[in-house]
Amino acid sequence: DGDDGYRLWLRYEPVTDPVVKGEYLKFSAFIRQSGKGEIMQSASQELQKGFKSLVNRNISRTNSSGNMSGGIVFKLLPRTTSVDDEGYRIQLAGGNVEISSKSESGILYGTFALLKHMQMQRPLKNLNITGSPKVRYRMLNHWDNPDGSIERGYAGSSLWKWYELPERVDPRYMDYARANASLGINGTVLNNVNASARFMSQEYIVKVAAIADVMRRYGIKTYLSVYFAAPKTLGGLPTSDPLDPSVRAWWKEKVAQIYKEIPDFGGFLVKANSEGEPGPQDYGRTHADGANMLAEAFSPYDGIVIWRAFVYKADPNADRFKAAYEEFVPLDGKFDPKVIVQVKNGPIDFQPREPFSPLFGNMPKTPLGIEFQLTQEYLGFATHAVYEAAIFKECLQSDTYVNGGGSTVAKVVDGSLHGYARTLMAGVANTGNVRNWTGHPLAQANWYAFGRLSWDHQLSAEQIAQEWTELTLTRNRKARENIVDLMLRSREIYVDYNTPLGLSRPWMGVHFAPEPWQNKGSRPDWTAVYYHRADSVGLGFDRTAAGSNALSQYRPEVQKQWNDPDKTPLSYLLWFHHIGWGKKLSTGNTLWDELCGRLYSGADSVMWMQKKWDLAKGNLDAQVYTDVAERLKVQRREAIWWRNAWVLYLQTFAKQPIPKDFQPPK
Ligand code: GCW
Repeated sequence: DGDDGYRLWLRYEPVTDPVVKGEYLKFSAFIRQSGKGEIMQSASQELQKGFKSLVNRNISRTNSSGNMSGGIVFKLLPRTTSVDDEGYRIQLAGGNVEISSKSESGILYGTFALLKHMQMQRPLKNLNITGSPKVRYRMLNHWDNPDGSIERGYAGSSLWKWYELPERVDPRYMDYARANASLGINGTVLNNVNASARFMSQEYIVKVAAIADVMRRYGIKTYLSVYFAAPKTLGGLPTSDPLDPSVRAWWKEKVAQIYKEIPDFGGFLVKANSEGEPGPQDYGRTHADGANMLAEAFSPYDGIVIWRAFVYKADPNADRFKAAYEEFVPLDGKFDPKVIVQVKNGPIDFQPREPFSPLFGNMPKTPLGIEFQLTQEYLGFATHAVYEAAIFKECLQSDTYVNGGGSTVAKVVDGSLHGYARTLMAGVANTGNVRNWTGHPLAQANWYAFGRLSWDHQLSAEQIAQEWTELTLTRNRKARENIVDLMLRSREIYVDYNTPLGLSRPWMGVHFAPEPWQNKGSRPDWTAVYYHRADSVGLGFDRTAAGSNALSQYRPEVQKQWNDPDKTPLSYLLWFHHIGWGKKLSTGNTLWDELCGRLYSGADSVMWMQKKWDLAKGNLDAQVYTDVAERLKVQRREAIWWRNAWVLYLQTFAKQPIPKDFQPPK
């Protein structure tokens, strides 16, 4: 039917099961709102839209409290009820479908849950759906610049049309908000962490306010990234020193100015003293000094300060892996309660596979949020299909052992381990202004998966893939099975042809083309050879006590898993060890043979993905089918390019032939 992907997982395709349809129609007499709040209105509108599209019925709204049945009732619960603020319950009560929550946002989330249920044509009998978020701040981070470009964006230009705002408000902002709210995302940082000071000008604040007006109707707060040196560059002060009273006053006034336009402003996200960005260290101050100064400016308001821990110095003898821990752990307990420190997955930088950051668990007095990257900077941009839920889950499930076994990263992040009051999950957005939002149609699933996991990190990657596929692509069970299969294996396949056995960063420049040979850069850790350390002896970065000793940043139980090359899981082998080319691995292969095996089978597995996709063909929209099929062809070609680059380059060190036939990796 020419689906252009615009509607994402909110397609509301007509219900085809006549029994289920009849059941839905029994509750289509009215929608009874509870009050006239903006978010409540959005919930009603969404239900109206859904019913119209799913069962072709117009439902009208009522505020009457009469004893009517056969409709859908929104019920705001008293604040004293024990359910979570944003949680909801959907059940049958008094002949109606009742969605109850303590907050309007909860009603909206419940509404989306009901519509999802209906999209999946599930019966209403015994209806009892509950939901409540495990994390408080669930947000997207946009790396969007004022000129409309997106740093590391592969789906067109920015959604935000700064040159049209504030007068013209693109209707797409609302669809963006709907999509996010349907997942429970409740915050969005509009601009790049490599921030332009321009966003702090009145001219831009009113533009931001116009977007915030749309977001607010969907329970989403708007945030901005800030340029730490703005007091100097924009404010004309002689310094941006966070301990300077005039600088502190400048930020206070700035924050007040923002709240005048955006009364529910979310707060600031800050990248400071990282990759050349200014920060408190320029004045001999600490990250805590900088963050606390901003937190003080927010003290009259609800807003928060999110301070990124993505820092590393250009020291050729250091291990970039260790930098964030070294800078931040000594500051534990020194941050204002309004500050959340946002930690990337993982310790180096959003690689296809990294061990979890050792900051998790080691800052018990500082709320640590996690930052995942949805945009596929290191995952083949918008041409390679990589379902990222596997990456997010792998990190969240990792055990830090800080309070004994079971101290997972998820429990640090959701606050249950250290009792953080403020908890956060952020995803660097993969959206842009192309019609289907994410470029690669399957990349929509990464946005979806991030949102679902930020709400409930216990969902499995498979469950989420199944949901997304059913809502977005097809109702045909067999087709879905094939696609879910493809999605679930896609990350391992990518790792196999791109960074097998724990390799990382084999590219430079734009972070796409293979360049493992790249040995010149403006700093030592901006070369590829810094990371893989190939030489005539072997391959990999020794992070044991004999090497950089980064392993010492983890608890002994974790060290035990990764200390001994013979016991380290193969997926992390070259992350932690320099391994001889001829060493026999647990698979029975030598390192060289195993590497070749993975690179070859990884590249060949793209053909398997193509087959899987083709099996679903008859049950997919033709346009979406072709789009993905063609991108898979590109992926196949590029996977071979990656394989060849690695094999030929590493062969100059290993000096061994490519094995005749490969053992499939175990
Ligand atoms: O991975 C790197 C990216 C930069 C990005 C940086 C960061 C926004 O290559 O483009 O800058 O991470 O996360 O700050």
